[in-house]
Amino acid sequence: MTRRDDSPLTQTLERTETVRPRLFRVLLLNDDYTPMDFVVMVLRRYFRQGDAQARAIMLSVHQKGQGVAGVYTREVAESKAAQVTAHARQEEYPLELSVEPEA
Ligand code: TYC
Repeated sequence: MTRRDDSPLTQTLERTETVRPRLFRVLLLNDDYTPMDFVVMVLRRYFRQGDAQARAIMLSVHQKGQGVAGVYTREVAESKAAQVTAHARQEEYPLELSVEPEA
């Protein structure tokens, strides 16, 4: 709290609040046709995962059906999902992603 007004009769107090934005998970969904190497490239290039982590996430999605590529604010999450979908379609892969609110 910061005192802003020196008047003896009124005093305005200023309070700075930080509101944390809601976060969203970008999920990768498994399919039978998108090559594993393409999914690993996506995790590295778009979601900034290291090579070992990218491979682990890809394998987990392959085995379990879906998995978290990354967690972002809504706009960033939706933008990444759209960019990856566009890239996959250019290559004619059916890769699907979804964006869901965290917890
Ligand atoms: N199941 C794919 C294959 O066997 C690999 C794959 C992994 C596809 C993860 C999509 O999100 C995915 N080539």
